[in-house]
Amino acid sequence: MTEPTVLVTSDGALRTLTLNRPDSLNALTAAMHDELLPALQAAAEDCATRVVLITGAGRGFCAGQDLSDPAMLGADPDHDAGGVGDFVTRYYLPLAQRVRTMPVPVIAVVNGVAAGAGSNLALCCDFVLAARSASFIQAFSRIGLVPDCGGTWLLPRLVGRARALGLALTGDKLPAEEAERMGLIWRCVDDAALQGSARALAAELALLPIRALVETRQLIDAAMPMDFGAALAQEAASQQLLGRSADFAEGVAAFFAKRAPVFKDL
Ligand code: T3D
Repeated sequence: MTEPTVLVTSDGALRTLTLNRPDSLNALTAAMHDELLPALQAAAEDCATRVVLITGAGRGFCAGQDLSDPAMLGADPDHDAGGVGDFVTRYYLPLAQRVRTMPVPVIAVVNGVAAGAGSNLALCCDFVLAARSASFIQAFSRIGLVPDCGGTWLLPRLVGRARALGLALTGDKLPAEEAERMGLIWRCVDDAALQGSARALAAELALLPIRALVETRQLIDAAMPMDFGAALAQEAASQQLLGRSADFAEGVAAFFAKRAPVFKDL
């Protein structure tokens, strides 16, 4: 029996997806995409899941597109993607969209090198927590491609145009510590502390009102190209909605009762 290329485990409200092709640093094949997107979809549809974590098996997080995958070259009869451009439309576009619009927070737990689309898959997540030994590489320019999986949108928003261009044009390796310093990722921790820190963050998020967290992500993303007035207006609209929610009532009640709130995403 062939091993799954994406391992899925659940622990209460936390669901972990582990990219599982360690021999190639979890480089993404068509077969792996065929497991990854449905795994994300299943997590999105599972009412018990309140936080999703994505990590890699072995010493890498994800080396991006598997450059030896026959499907990428349109030479795999099981996958009718017709070459590089089609592959992006067929796999990376829905993957990036799915991660960015998950109904729960998503944490990238970057255990090792994240290159090409692997780097941008991590950056699509709401939090990127990386091991100190991990690194981020916009490997595309080195093989004559442009950043995909959302890289051209994400990079300038995270670190500004100068650094976005520097990272994308050189394809240089960026150590996790420097990635944290420049605001590309949320936090870098010692290797031995990575999984524990990720679980602690996930457990903390799982206790919060998920609907409000997801609405916040959406507002921040939508506000980027807006003028100040438009951003104020969309905040008001969301607050009107959330202000009528049971979670808001619970949050206020718990505050005055000096107890921990219990949110139900209603
Ligand atoms: O339509 C489309 O599909 C286009 C989509 C493009 C999206 C992209 O992601 S393009 C960018 C693709 N990724 C890369 O170009 C990165 C290539 N890999 C590397 O540069 C290096 O492997 C790393 C810097 C990531 C890590 O270096 P290192 O020295 O730690 O490891 P290594 O020895 O290079 O790699 C270990 C093994 O993984 C090795 O196999 P081997 O020799 O032990 O049998 C290597 O070939 C394999 N591997 C690493 N990356 C890939 C890969 N195999 C296939 N595809 C890879 N991307």
